[in-house]
This record gives sequence, C-alpha cells and structure tokens, in this order.
Amino acid sequence: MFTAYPMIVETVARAGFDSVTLDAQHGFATFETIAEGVAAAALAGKPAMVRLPLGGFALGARALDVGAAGLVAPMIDTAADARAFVDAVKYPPVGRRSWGPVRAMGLTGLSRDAYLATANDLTLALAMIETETALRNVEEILAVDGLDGLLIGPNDLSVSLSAGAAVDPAHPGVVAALAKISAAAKRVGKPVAIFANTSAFASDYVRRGFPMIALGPDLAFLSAGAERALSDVFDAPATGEGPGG
Ligand code: 3PY
Ligand code: MG
Repeated sequence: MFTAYPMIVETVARAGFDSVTLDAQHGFATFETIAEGVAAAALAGKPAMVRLPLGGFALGARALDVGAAGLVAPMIDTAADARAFVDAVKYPPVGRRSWGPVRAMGLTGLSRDAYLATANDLTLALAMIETETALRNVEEILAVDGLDGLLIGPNDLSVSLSAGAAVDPAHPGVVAALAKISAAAKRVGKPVAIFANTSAFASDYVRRGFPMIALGPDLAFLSAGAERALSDVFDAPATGEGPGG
C-alpha cells in the first residue's frame, strides 16, 4: 500500500488478498497511519504487514506493538543487517524486542503471557534481498536465527545487477537470481516472497512456485481502475437513450 488511508487499506484488504502491506519505505505510512491501517485491515479480517524505511527497525518494533502481523526490512545486505533487524523485533531469547504490545494484545485477544509466549512465531520478519551484495550473502542472511524468510525486490535487484543501467524485473540477472535465492531458502526451510509490479509478473511468480507475492501498489490498482472506467464509457454499446437520442 503506497497510500496509508484506512479506508483504502480496508478496501484492498476486502478485495480477496490474504494480507496487505503498508509501505513506510517508499509509501506514505507513518507510525500513526500504521496503527490505523493495521486496525482497518483487521476490520476486513486480514493481517497487515509493514515495510520499514531503510534501517527503520525501531519503527518495526512499534508496528508490532500496534498489531502488525509482520515486517519487511528493505536492503538487507549482510547477516549483520539481518541480525540487527531480528534483534529489534523478536523477544528474547531470539532477539531483544522491548515489551509493550498494548494494541497488539487487544487486536489478537491474547493475554500478556500468551502474547509473550507466541509473538515470535506469530509475527513474520522478512529480509528484502535486492542487491548484488545481498545475493552474494544470501546463505549467511538465511542462517540468521529468528529471520523468518526473504522477500525479493526485483526492481532494486535489477538496478544493482545492471550497475544502475536499468529498472527491469525481467533482467536476465534477476531471473537467474530468483532460482539461486529460492534454492538457498529451500535448503534451510525458509519461505521466499517476491514483489510483483504487475499481475503478469505475479502470474509468472505463481508458476515459479513463490508462496507469497506482494502485488501492487494500491495506486496502480486505482489508476488501472480509473483508466478502465473511462475507456468503458466510450466502448459501451449505445443504449439509444439520452439527449443525443
Ligand atoms: C523492489 O522491487 O525493489 C521493491 O522494493 C519492491 O517494492
Ligand atoms: Mg526495493
């Protein structure tokens, strides 16, 4: 979700997706709108994930406190990056998340003890693999205890692999990387998600076996719907009624 308005979050959540992701890296999500967005998704019966700004692990811990079901950390390049992420968002002994999930307990209906006992399993921590360096280090990143899985950013990965020459998720280097990342994750039993710019990319990723695909953003849905509505006006068969006869 590029926008962060609760009603748009709820509308998209009701469209049939399994979850929505509020974007605090490139989108408008802030702590306040994350709190509202998580609640709006909950109204639709859906979990909300949050993509953090670069290095924004503190915001990640706060997002979990207000009931986010998972976090996506962009530009994780090394095991040390992944470790810092996990430290901030998982309770001991896995990490050092600080206690204070007041809203999350309300939304989940869990008692204090039950939340503490289950939060590390109930909240996803996904590291974005989207640079050549991350690709080189993917096995070490995957080995970080408490990191639940990966999310591939094919746009940034193409920018990195082409040394800044192109944004192209179909870049051959990116396509080869998908197989390498998936194989490494499979070896350690962790899932790999991927961002899809279009439904066509999403279909391709479904065929490639990705278990979780982030399709969007919401602004693309809005502009596609608006263009479709406008073109339908002129494509519609004549009714024979109205001022023109
Ligand atoms: C990427 O493809 O680089 C992304 O971060 C998708 O949002
Ligand atoms: Mg990216």
